[in-house]
Amino acid sequence: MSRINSIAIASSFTICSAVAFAGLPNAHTWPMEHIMVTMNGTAIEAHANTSADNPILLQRFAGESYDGNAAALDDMYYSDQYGWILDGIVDPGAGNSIWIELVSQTGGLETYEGGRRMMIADQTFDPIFGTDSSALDWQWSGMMTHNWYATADLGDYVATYSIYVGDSAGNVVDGFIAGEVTLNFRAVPAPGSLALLGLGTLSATRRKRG
Ligand SMILES: [Cu+2]
Repeated sequence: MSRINSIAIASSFTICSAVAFAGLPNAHTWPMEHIMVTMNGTAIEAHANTSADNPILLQRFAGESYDGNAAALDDMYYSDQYGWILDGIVDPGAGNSIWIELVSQTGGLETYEGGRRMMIADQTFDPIFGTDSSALDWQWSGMMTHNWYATADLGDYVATYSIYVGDSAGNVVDGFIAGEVTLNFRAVPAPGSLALLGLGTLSATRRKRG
């Protein structure tokens, strides 16, 4: 095999793997931000370490397009940084599960079902929490789940959820107290423009030093 041929094969391998990954949205934003759900006696409590001043950033990755249901994220500002996670022993009772219901949110915010960040290919990307007329309540498996949040427009977004014990159909089970949590988002300009901003800061610093 000539040297040129082996180079050609090597580069087509590179192209193939790039194409395979291009079909799925990436967990572009780090670190994971976990929404901790606990049960204190019969009361569900939920907590996120974010606020209106410290929101999760939704970013747009221009030129990327995604396969199947994930195409809903094409040209959108998005993130799967938030993840629902159980903290401690949470026992909803046999046959019951934890349900999460959208109470209110800023117009234009959309949500698609995710999962574990390392297993994006297995996620459904089904619209949830009222997106595309889906149900407002969502049955949580109790496993770490990073849903995808998306919007078409820059700006600040807020979503508030009730976390409750429900039966397999989502009917509230008596004897438990529901918890509530508010999530905060900010759709910001593309990372490219942030990088340029960073370079500007860097050269300004250099200039000062010089
Ligand atoms: Cu996580």
